[in-house]
Amino acid sequence: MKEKIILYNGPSSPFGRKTKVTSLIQEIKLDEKIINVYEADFLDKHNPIRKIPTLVVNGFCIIDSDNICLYLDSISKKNTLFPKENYWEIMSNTSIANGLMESVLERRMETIRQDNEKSLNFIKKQEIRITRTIEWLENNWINYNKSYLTMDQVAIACALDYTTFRFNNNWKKDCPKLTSWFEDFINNEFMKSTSPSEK
Ligand SMILES: N[C@@H](CCC(=O)N[C@@H](CS)C(=O)NCC(=O)O)C(=O)O
Repeated sequence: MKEKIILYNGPSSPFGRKTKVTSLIQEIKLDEKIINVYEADFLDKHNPIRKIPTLVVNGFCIIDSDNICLYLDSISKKNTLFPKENYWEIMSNTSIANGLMESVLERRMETIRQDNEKSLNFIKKQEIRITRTIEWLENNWINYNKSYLTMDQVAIACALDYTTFRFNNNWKKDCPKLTSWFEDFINNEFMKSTSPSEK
């Protein structure tokens, strides 16, 4: 049976971008619906956590960006983004990128709260984690094989671009290896066509 795949996504979600980029690299056709997750009551029947990305395949729901990427990869005929030889390294680096996305997102959500609800300590904690994570990536940089794409590269690029989008790009001046790799990677069509936007 031909799968009918719907990707519920947002205009700027770095987790959603990972899944969209995976579908482009793996040449999986899907129907992407950009929604406002904060008003998406209809999503609850698929995903009670009400988060994007959420993937619906012939009515069956796949939740969490990593599961969605693994699923899209599993139905593709292209080279896997999760090669067995370095599977755990790829998964751990992807989790580090996810953690970076989460901190940038949490920081952003806190900064737009009303002054009487905002915690400056919380914002500071996220900023320290953001800086520490990017420094770690620089210090533990893997010389990726340019001709073989893996999931962690996609996740790291989405996380760094989201850091620039929602926080700042100060990381570039302190991280020459990361910056040089990123400036090259971001030129891929699958990255250019999925840049985050406000709406
Ligand atoms: N672990 C989840 C995180 C997804 C996530 O945090 N999505 C955010 C948007 S970037 C969201 O839907 N937030 C809605 C909310 O918190 O109410 C994943 O990897 O898919």
